[in-house]
Amino acid sequence: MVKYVTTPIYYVNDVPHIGHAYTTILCDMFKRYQTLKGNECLLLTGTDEHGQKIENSAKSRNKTPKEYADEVSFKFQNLWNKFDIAYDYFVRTTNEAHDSGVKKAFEEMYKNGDIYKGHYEGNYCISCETFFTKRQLIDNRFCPDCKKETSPLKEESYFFRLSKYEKKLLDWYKENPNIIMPLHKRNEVIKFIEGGLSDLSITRSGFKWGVSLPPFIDDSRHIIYVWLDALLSYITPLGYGNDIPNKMYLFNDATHFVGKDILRFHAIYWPAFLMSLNLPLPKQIYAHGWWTIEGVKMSKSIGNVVNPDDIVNAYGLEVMRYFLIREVPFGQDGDFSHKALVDRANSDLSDTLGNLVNRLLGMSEKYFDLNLESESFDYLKNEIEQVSQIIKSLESYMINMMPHKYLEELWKIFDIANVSIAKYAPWEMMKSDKTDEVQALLVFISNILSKGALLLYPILPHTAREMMKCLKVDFSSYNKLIENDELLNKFSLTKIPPLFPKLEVQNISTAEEKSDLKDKVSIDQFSKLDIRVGRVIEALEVKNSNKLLMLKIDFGANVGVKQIVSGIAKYYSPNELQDMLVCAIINLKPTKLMGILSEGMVLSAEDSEGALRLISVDDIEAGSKVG
Ligand code: ME8
Repeated sequence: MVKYVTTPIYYVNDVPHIGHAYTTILCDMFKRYQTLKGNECLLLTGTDEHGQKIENSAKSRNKTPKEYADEVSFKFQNLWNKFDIAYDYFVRTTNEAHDSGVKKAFEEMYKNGDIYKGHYEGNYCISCETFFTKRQLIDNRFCPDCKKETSPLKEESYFFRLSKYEKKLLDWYKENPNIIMPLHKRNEVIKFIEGGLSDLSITRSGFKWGVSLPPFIDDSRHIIYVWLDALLSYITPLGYGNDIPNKMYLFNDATHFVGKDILRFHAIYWPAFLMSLNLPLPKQIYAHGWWTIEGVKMSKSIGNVVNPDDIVNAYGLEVMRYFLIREVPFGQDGDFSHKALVDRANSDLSDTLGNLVNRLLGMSEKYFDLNLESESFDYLKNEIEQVSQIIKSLESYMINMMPHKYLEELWKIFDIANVSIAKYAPWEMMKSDKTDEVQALLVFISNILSKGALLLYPILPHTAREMMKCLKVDFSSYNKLIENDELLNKFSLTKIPPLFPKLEVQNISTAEEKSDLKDKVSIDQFSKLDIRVGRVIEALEVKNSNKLLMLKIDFGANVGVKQIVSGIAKYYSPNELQDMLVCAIINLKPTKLMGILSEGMVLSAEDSEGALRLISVDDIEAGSKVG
């Protein structure tokens, strides 16, 4: 059966960052692994372009939502092209065909009795485009997912009868225990369903940027909720509800990769929508963990977003792919650091793999003019057996989505090759005329590298191809070398440039740092500073410091609460600051003062004696921009 794998479709209110690259590379790895095994697999990615968040982002840039969406969607597509992601579909939710598919799905659900009109009362988080009941909020106000402030909302809405699917979903998970991986994530989903599912509001009426309801309902006040719209993007490019040639059969074997942040949408809402539409359900949902940057959550307002293109330009595409997949076990959170990336590349890629290829080429050229032939493997029996055992174990790591373990084990075959060179010292054997044994060792190592190249293809496709060129093997050898565990007895090697020269940590500056701040500042540069009014909701003394106070400042619905450490303790008591409206720069790089995270800088003026007075404003709502 043809397989189908999807990335989430990314919101266009953010430029692509390392988190998006991670999910996309995992899907690319999945597809290439299937291809290697001879299975056809198609990959879908794309952009999620509707919703209030996008409408607001476009407005703040004086663009129409479509202009803005075009711009960012192209950035995603260009990046995936540059990264050689083997995608087959790039869906945009602003495409006409998608629009018609969403309307069709709404109509079907309606006709199946799963949609009714009611009133929604609750709180809405614009950032997550999600409704919450009071009981789900933190302190009755803040979003339980992103912690930003939500707004109360009471409006007429169409509802999807999610509650009707509670039992069906539980039965489905019982009958198919391995759909969600890692397994502990499955338990969280089941618990959530067992806690009771309320019907889901699936339309909005406060703004216009979305898919309108199907004409037969004749209600232009509402648009379709962005998550229903977005999830359907997995099937509209397959011809659901539009005139694209029908490939819905692909959905019989669908795998979704998602970050843990959006598992609930994929593991509860999406299968319920599909049940309502009488369509097949996903075969697999893989939920991965979260990348932080040097220990801090990645965020535009903190200014620590890692641009994957910068990483690729500094260290290379294959190094980034290897690091992302090898460094962190799938499903766990991980920390992205340049040092960790460079250390990993230098030890695994340069010292172990690159060096092995170099040594093979060096000795083969010196002793045998790059032409090797031998079948006298007897003295290497143990090593050959070890390699076979390792290779047999690899498939289960891919099936159970443990690609870091797959790589860890695969590297053991390269270690066996390096250890054999040290153990048998071919240069000594040559001195005592043991040419056959040396040739056998080099043929064995060529076999290890040939098998290794094929098995590396899903993760390092370019390196694999380069190695295959050097060894003159191709994908047609997969059955012989991997499935049948055979050895080739003849190699005619081609020299290739050294793989993975050693790397050093690069000092990559952010876009802000790249501009020369020593010169005069342009308006553009100034406008990069995000200065906002915020209300102090908490002020505390910092232990062992007579200068610092730690402030919690609420910057309104779009930004939320930030923690800022400020050197004003000599001039203000914590009590005085309570509820004060202050101005602060909120997109400085986060830093730590006396070990406490500070996410910005409160603005103050200094008098001639050096005393500080905070810059405050009267009567304006928290979150207002200064500038
Ligand atoms: O949620 N670490 O889009 P999105 C790891 N449009 N992965 C990360 C990450 C991080 N720090 N940050 C983002 C949406 N991701 C919806 C999806 S699907 C029908 C609609 C990855 O642009 C991860 O895969 O916010 C996460 O699930 C996805 O980007 C969220 O992308």
